[in-house]
Amino acid sequence: ISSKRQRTFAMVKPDAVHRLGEVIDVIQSRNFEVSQMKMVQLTRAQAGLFYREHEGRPFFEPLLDYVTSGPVVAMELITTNAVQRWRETLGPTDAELARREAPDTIRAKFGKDKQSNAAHGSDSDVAATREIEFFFPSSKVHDIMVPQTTARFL
Ligand code: DGI
Repeated sequence: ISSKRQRTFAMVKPDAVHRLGEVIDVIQSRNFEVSQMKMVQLTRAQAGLFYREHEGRPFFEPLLDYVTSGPVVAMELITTNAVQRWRETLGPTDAELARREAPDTIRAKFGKDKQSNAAHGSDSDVAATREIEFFFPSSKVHDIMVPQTTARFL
């Protein structure tokens, strides 16, 4: 069992952005550190790329409609076992089920149904890395690669 600090990716979806303050209250009360955050309007192409594992599923196109219906707020969260703890804080995918079985969760409190479920959380460490890089691409590698002699003139 690892108790290492870990990163995860969280996204407040369009239907819950109007309650962003309350969502952040939950995040902070559960001792997650918000290490990066931004509000963005996703294009359909970006949404399709983000959810590409669901391509072909019956809910895929409606999911893209929904997640592009307004801005989303993307966050990198850090705490011990962040991936698992954020999934627990979110509750089940279906917000109606969450209200019955896990009323003290983000989806129970701020979601509507199976699709409009208020927020996203990475389902693994690999997914977290991919999703954080998707929204917060690091330019650090490039910066390091610039030779000192050139860097002086930038
Ligand atoms: O990781 P989750 O967000 O809990 O769930 P997921 O990765 O299986 O699915 C991604 C999103 O797709 C989910 O947040 C809402 C939507 N979705 C998943 N399963 C269904 C669904 N939407 C509808 N309408 N019906 C589904 O069965």
